[in-house]
Amino acid sequence: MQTFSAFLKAHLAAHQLPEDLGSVVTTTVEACKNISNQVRQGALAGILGEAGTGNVQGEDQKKLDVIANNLLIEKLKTNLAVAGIASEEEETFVACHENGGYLVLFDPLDGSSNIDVNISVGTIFSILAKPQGPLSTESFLQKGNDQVASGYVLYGPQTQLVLTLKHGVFVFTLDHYNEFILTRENPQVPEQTKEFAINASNQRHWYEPVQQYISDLLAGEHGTRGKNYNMRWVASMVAEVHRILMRGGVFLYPADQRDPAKPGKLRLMYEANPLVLILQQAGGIGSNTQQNILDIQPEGLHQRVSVVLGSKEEVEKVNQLHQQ
Ligand code: P6P
Repeated sequence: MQTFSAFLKAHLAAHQLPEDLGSVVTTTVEACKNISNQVRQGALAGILGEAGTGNVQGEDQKKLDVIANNLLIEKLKTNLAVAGIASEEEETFVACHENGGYLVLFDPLDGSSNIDVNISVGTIFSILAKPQGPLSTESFLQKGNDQVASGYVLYGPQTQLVLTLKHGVFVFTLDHYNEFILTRENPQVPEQTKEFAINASNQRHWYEPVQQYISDLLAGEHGTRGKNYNMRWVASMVAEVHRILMRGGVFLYPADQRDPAKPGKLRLMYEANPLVLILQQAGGIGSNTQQNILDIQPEGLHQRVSVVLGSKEEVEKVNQLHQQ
């Protein structure tokens, strides 16, 4: 069984990747181990419940949102290769080391509404090369295709790290010695599926193409799709994406009519981009119903995006319905 550090050393060498990139990934992963330790203690450490504060998104923060955010920032600040940080929980970027070559963006604890009821949550991270010149918000506004690495750590029945440096996808499981062990290489997302994930309570707000798409799935074997589908909704995107990576499926959080100015709930820079990069490396795709999510030119750190991702056949079907 190969440890994460042994894997990373070999992977960097095999693909002539910079040591500094490996160092930034390692620091991020070490911070996530600390988050895992906190998440697993829950009530025993008195860290469940509301923090009594709100974030830039206007959302109430859980205590663990704040703890996870601080653990990542403090750890990454110790790495001289980190030039700057952007977080869902921080209104603006955090400047770190002037000569650092990398930017790290993250959702420190995605799905945190699930924490108090012991359902899987996770950390999502994206790594960009720092462009030449002084650090600014614009330094971070790079397309998803320009990420040099991305990953997530899922705090579920197992704590698992899923990572890509754009040369495949690698899955690690945290062992009793607090070591991530390589447990799966290059999972592939099946092109077809019978499982979809959407928050069906929003159905009356969906635009017509999504109404039609979901109606066709619900019609089952006697409908136009000719097969029966199953549904899942965990309300933790990182958990849904992991399920899709492991066995296929399609996940939708589309824009809807409640707020036409808001292109969906999920964030582009530190949720959709890192997760779609992983899925794309595994044969899946991600779209905002008009284009590949990784091709979107970001305009803001916290911009939201309509998301349809997973098994290729289903994402393409949703896209087609939006072209009609
Ligand atoms: P809803 C979690 O808050 C999150 O950002 C994603 O992880 C998840 O897919 C979505 O929101 C759940 O949203 O509206 O179903 O609570």
